[in-house]
Amino acid sequence: MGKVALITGVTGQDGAYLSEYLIKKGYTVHGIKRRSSMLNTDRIDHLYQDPHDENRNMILHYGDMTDSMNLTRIIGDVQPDEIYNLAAMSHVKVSFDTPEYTANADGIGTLRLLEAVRLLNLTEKSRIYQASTSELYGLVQEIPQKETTPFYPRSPYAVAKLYAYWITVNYREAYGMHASNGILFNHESPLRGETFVTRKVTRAVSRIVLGLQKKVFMGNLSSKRDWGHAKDYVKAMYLILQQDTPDDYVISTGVTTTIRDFIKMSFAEAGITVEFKGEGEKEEGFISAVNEDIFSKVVGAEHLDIFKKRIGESVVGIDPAYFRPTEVDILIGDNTKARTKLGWEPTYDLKSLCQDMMLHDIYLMKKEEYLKNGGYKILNYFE
Ligand code: NAP
Ligand code: F7E
Repeated sequence: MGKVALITGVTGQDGAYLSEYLIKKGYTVHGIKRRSSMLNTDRIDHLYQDPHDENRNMILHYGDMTDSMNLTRIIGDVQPDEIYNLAAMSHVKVSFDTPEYTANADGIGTLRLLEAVRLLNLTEKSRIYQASTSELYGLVQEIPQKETTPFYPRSPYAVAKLYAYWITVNYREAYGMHASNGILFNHESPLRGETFVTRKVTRAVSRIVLGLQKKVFMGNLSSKRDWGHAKDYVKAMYLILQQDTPDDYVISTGVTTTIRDFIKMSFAEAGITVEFKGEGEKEEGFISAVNEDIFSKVVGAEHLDIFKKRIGESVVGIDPAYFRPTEVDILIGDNTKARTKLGWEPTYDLKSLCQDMMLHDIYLMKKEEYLKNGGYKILNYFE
């Protein structure tokens, strides 16, 4: 019999990659999804099995991190060997607009899960992974950040996740639970939510090169992030729960890059050079050159002549609405502990991550081709 995993946040970026990864390892995966007025299972549709199928290895349950009784019932029914708590209101900027809800779902939600495991007498059986975050370091006290670096959260999201981090540690120490925190630095992919900065950029660049959009408006271009690929990071989650003893681990690449450079890199994937001029709210990105070979190969020769007429145009502007009341200026993680204890290391660098996202989004935005092919479908993320 394979192991049974329960994943909260199964419909999100990480939930989708982790589900496929665990199913390929022979697990039966139970996922908790929220009820929504439209189907929200796009990312896991390729794994979904009809309730009438025999021997299902992917089973979905309706639930919510704000509903203790529902979580307790599901955990009691499923009796999981491993619980991956990935559910969260995960957008830092939005957490300033919905601070109370964020505290409830991201902070108290984690307590509800831990307490359900304890009350159901599953502390020996169920191992727990808590999706902690580099946002805990906020106003960083040390560069690079490691497991011992003091936290200084800078948003309602990060403060809620600080509670979740410590309540996980507390249940481990108080009740001997196998409960661990993965302190994951930013990780991205073609499945990344459309309003996080990398995906916003790769989608906008894809639309700009195809002539579907003139310009993209951004917030703070100078902040720096340590970006990895979500495919690599879900493997670290799995490894953390396979250890004999529970512990907390930084998962990162150890390389940091500005938003400005990520934008340049994304245009460069399509053969376009963008130069930035001006400062603060007046800063703009202009097209300065096009590499015809790369553009023709990646975007399509049929779009080249129209695009060349745009050399000199501004394609990136600033909208202060995207600035945050308190910003996290720089994140860069020291992943030594994960490398030495878990044997984990990232396989994607930022260039290969950016290429994966750009190729996906250019494909997605090519509407005619998109419709002709009946929509973009990923069959297997790990192949
Ligand atoms: P994501 O794409 O935003 O997915 C979040 C998931 O949580 C979605 O399935 C969402 O459901 C679900 N959810 C939100 N509120 C919920 C609630 N009240 N009850 C039940 N489910 C709820 O996030 P992600 O990028 O996969 O990240 C996974 C986890 O890692 C999150 O906890 C995030 O905070 C944390 N994290 C992410 C990163 C990163 O860079 N990606 C780094 C460190 C930590 P819907 O689909 O219905 O919205
Ligand atoms: O912003 C700047 C913004 O929203 C990154 C979540 O997964 O990772 C994520 O949080 C940076 C910030 O991610 C825009 O000000 C500029 O400095 O992609 P983001 P995040 O806030 O780092 C951590 C690890 C998590 O745990 C979170 O769940 O980019 N930025 N201009 C912008 N950001 C956005 N979203 N949109 C802009 O237009």
